[in-house]
Amino acid sequence: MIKEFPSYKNTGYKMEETMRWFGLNDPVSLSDIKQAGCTGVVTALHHIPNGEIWPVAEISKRKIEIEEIGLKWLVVESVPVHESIKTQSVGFEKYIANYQQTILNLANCGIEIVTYNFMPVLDWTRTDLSYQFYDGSKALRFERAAYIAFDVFILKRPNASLSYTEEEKLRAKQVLERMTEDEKILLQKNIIAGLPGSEESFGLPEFQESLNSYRGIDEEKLRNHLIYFLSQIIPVAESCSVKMVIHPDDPPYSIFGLPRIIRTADDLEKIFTAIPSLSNGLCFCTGSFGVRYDNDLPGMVQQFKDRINFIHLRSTRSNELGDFFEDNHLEGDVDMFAVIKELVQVMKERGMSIPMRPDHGHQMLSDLKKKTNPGYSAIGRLRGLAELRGVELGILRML
Ligand code: DNO
Repeated sequence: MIKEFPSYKNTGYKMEETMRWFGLNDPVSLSDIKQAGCTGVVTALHHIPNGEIWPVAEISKRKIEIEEIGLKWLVVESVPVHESIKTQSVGFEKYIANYQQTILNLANCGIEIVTYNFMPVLDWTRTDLSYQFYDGSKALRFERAAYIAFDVFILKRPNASLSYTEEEKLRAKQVLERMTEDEKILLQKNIIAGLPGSEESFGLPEFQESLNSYRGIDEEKLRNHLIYFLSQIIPVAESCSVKMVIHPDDPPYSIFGLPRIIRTADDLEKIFTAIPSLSNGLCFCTGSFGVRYDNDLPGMVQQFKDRINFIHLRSTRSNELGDFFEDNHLEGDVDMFAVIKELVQVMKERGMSIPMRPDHGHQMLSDLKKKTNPGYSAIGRLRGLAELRGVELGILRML
């Protein structure tokens, strides 16, 4: 049931508000999420190892926990794609069969939107998890020089230096020289020890080993592997009315010499042309796509209007060096008003609500004193959600 406020009743469809929840160990409880005004939850069975089938019993158990408090499990984020599927190495057919079964099991339990990504080795990547924001809150940041310092001087990836300009390497060296040993360790941890929701975590040697497994896999090859994967799972998803939604690469360009293939509208067009079924959908993440100035976000909403079945709203601010930090939801480089206006129009045309979550948020107020999941503290997301809700309501009233 969509919550109805008298102020926009009959004016149109409103995004269904959700928050990501990491399960019973999440410092943000289901009750907190409900008090933030959400009707739904986005979660995953994080305890199940990558590649294994999610059993119906486990899915139902999680669903009941959520429903008992009066919320709905609207979206899975994510069913991780096993690395063997991305590299098409030993056992990948079995992992695809497992994935198909997981989709069927989720559908059996009434869960119809499944998020995944196809980023090699690492999921989302940041160098700094407590970037001091001017107002006293803390934000997540990607500093290109720090990332290069890690790649070239700490990891010492073979040939890494070929990936960067002399100027970039010099800046990276300067950044490294200013760092204490503890700061170097922290940088490494931030980049490869696994951010919330990334199901992989590495030490240096394992990380290099995983990078090695992509030798010989360029963008085209990785795209072919994705299209093969989709050719196997989309018919299954379609048969049980599940929408698969791919999450863009974050950041939306190659890192560590790895191919990345979900960065732009052109990238999306390629996979939707290859597998046209509408079960082959998109998680529209403004924070990821918004890092590239060449992505026209409202235009992309219009272009992929039939495929957007889950929305992440967040804004970043980038500079000419390629650094970016996560800004307040209505500030930064994303024209959030224009994006939401377009989304409202799409929901009206499709005659349905689309689930949305305020993506990330600053660590702020009393959350600064708590142990929180980077990006996923309660108050920063609550602030983001409240602001986004206000924009949407304003737009709906003007229809
Ligand atoms: C980060 C998230 C990602 C996302 C996955 C989807 O905050 O947006 O970890 O969940 O890439 O598979």
